Amino acid sequence: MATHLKNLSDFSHTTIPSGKGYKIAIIVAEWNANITGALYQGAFETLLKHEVEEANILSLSVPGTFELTGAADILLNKRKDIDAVICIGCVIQGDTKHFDFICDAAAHGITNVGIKYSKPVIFGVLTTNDEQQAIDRAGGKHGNKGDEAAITALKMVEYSSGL
Ligand code: DLZ
Repeated sequence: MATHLKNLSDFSHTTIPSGKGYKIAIIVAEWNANITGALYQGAFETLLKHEVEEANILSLSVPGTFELTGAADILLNKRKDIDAVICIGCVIQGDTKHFDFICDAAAHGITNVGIKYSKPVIFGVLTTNDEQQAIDRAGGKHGNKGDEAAITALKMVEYSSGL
């Protein structure tokens, strides 16, 4: 039966579903490990806080952000039991065009993997002008975007299972 959203308060950011029974993978890029490690920690702890069992969290690593797409694709192809994948990376602007290529490939790639498997594949990738901007978003003054990626995964699994 169709349900209707009554007003804007229905979109409340405080409603975070329980992750009990959800199986969630976190794939972390090793590049800028001081940042991605903090994002991973935030995502992992947020999943636990919202009742995802530790045994149901699969943690994996890949060399760089560029590899996140392929890794998510391989994982979802082999593991049909995974409900969502959180991709974590950090790309910091340098002197060459590498930044643009990696960010573009990751954004499009991660989107496409989610569509291919009809599963939430979350873009937990920082794309910053410098290291300070990344630090600020990995547990610094702008919070931890790993926490936000985990909450997004929980909301999207609930969205999917509620249809
Ligand atoms: C090569 C490269 C560069 C220059 N910068 C980053 C970065 O800031 N963040 C990141 O996650 N990865 C970087 N990489 C590595 C690429 O993601 C990838 O691992 C290599 O191009 C090999 O495919």
